[in-house]
Amino acid sequence: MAKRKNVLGALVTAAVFISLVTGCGGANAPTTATPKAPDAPKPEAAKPADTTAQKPAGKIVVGFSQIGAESGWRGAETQSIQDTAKADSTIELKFSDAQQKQENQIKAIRSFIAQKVDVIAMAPVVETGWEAVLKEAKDAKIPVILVDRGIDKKNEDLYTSFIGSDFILEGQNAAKAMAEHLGDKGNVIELEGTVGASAAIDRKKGFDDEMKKHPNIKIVKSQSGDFTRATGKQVMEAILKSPEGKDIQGVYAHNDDMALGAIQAIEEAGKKPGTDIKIVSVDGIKEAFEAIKAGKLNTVVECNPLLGPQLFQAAKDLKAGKELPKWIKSNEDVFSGQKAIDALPNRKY
Ligand code: GZL
Repeated sequence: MAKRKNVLGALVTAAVFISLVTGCGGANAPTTATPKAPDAPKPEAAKPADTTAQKPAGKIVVGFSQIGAESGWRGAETQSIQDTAKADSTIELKFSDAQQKQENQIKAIRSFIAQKVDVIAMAPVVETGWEAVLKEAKDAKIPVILVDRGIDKKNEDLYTSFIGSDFILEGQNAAKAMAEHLGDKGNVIELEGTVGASAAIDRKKGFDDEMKKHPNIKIVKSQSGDFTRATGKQVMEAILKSPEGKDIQGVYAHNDDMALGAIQAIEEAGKKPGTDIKIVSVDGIKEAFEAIKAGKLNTVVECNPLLGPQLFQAAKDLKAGKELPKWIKSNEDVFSGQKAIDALPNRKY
């Protein structure tokens, strides 16, 4: 009888030993429990291995508050951010579309804070009104990256880095192109972007300041078209019917969508855009290049929307404890005539 007990004991010990070594303690829980001698008390529950050192790279969770879908440029930026995140297994993107409303962006940021994301990124629809919510992010020790638009300079301490263009330079380049197209004289209409948006404020500043060097060019009317094609067209239609509309030689639009709307309005008024009235715009969407090829638009100043790769690289650098430059600037070009036509086949947005 005693002999049978010993055999049974040995069999049980062997079974316990085999189960521990083959990790039956849960499919994914790597264990480091070591088998105990047969006469030891019940083996203690398997403790998860200390995997800190070889921890598979955990996902970096980025909350992005997008303005909306007001323009072709905005759509291209959203596509770039979503495609880049989808292609990168170390990134988890939480994406929110604010439909052009600041209060929706503020709500989204508060939600990201509550979810304890690793990084908050946002394209601020306007420059002001962010102090309280960005202070909450700072208190929660969540870094904030601004993408494609900036906020009030007085709140510079509330974000880590701005990834985007030099809008003042874009405005200056637009003015130089306009002066060339007009032979340095004439009356210009300015279609401004969204009121209060840094891209609109600085594209206006760059253009208007540069135009001071061309005293024979007058900006006879400057009005917001809110960065959309529909509003750009409506504003241009109204201006063409106004006294200023009788003698216009140029239109400067803060983005291509408003320029394309203005082109429609000019054609419907029986004039030739690109010939009777020179058109200069900013962004560089494919349709703008096609309009140059068709002779309806004269110069487009590029503004790069493909910011996904830079955004997620910046998030990774932050998580790795690296310093980020306060401004990660986009490099951009100016296109007109044959240069634009040659570039058209390779345009990515
Ligand atoms: C520029 C971006 C602007 C684009 C517009 O960085 O904020 O907003 O120029 C878009 O097309 O609506």
